[in-house]
Amino acid sequence: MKNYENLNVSLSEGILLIEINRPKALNALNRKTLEELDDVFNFARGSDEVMGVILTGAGDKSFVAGADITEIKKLNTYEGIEFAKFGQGIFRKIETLGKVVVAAINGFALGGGCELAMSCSVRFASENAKLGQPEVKLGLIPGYGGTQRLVRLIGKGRALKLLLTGDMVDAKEAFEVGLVDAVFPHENLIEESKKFLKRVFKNSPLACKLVLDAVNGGEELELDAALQVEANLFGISAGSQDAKEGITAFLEKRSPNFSGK
Ligand code: CO8
Repeated sequence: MKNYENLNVSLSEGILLIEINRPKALNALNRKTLEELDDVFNFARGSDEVMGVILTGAGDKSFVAGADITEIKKLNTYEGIEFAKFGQGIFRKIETLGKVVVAAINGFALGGGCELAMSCSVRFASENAKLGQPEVKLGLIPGYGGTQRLVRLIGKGRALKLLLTGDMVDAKEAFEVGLVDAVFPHENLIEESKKFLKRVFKNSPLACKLVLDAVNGGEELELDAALQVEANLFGISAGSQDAKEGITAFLEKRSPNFSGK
């Protein structure tokens, strides 16, 4: 596995564990860290050994405390647009990886950190997690998709409440509004994330990829077009070796042995 300056990365049992590690800035995303995330997610996409990803923050206090404020301070208008698009491109790659990405939110997920978590397939939080979009307190607005994904995830009114106040919510409240999908004791967060992925891995890898493609590909379309996307992807699943195996195994009352084809 490659060595990174601001990421700890390990691969075991098909799970790529990525820890963002910039303790002096509560794991805030500077350009270097974003470049490294881009690189490691390119690896995750291309590697057959990687079946799923857990993205978390190093240490006990922070997932990611935002984009690096010291770098934002130096941006002019055009650089701001470029830097926002740069991060948005990487986050979109994470969202459309075609493999399940769990955001294991182990502390602060603020600004760009909350936006990063929202780009993942699911969000699991530890009891000490705090999430929010505090950009307005800095005279900024979110630039890595926060004004768009938060609305889609929790609805316009609740999103605007968070975006306009800059308030943080704790794990319980984040769960209640649908910003996180489960809450675990801090010490169990990574284990529970692994357990979830292992449950996913028991299913057909092809079918799971097609579910991700159908959800991500259909989300922004009007219903008839989205249903056509689903029908096409259903057809691919129906014609697959995994479907033949899964259905045969069901009828023979045995466990399936999926090949991912
Ligand atoms: N960037 C850079 N450094 C940071 C950041 C950050 N986002 N967050 C914390 N740090 C640094 C602090 O400056 C401090 O450094 P030092 O020890 O050198 O003073 C160190 O981390 C520890 O932080 P604190 O002492 O503040 O720790 P506390 O426990 O007292 O507070 C908080 C923790 C509440 C998380 C607090 O640090 C905080 O409010 N941080 C800022 C959170 C924030 O506003 N995030 C949003 C940033 S803007 C953004 O993400 C926009 C995204 C889109 C950008 C698009 C284009 C660029």
